[in-house]
Amino acid sequence: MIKKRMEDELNKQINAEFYSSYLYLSMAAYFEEKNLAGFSNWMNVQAQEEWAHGLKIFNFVNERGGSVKLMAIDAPKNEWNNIIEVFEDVYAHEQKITGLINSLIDVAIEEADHATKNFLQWFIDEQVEEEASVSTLLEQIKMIDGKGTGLFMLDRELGSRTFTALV
Ligand code: OFO
Repeated sequence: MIKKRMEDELNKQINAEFYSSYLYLSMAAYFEEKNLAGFSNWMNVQAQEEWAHGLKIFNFVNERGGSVKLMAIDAPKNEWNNIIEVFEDVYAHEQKITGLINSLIDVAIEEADHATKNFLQWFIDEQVEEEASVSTLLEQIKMIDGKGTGLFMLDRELGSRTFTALV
């Protein structure tokens, strides 16, 4: 049975993951409006992944005999000055999420909750991957100054990203 403190913190993380999904969906809408279907697709896949992260924690809390408490999801930002700014926001957001996961592990250690600590390791690895891929993308967008033929080519490339369900 999971302890109350750990359960509360995991419930907050479910909310943070669902908020991430909302934020990326908002970015997908921004790109859709700009006729950048590839970028919009990339953000849509990102949004689906975040929803799956939230569900992964949701299932874990249930499995441990805890109670899932869903909270209101904050409205995400919906306007950006340019594409570089969007990806700077994504990168900053992922770094924030990494910090939240690290804090969750600190709580798991304090509570001697080895099962939760073990479960969260998956998220630690996932964050390393997410930060690396977003930082590469941000650098590439800066290289092409967020416009022109480079942007057109990158949009085509990002259009091929697909969502893979978590196991
Ligand atoms: Fe859930 O990994 Fe991004 O935020």
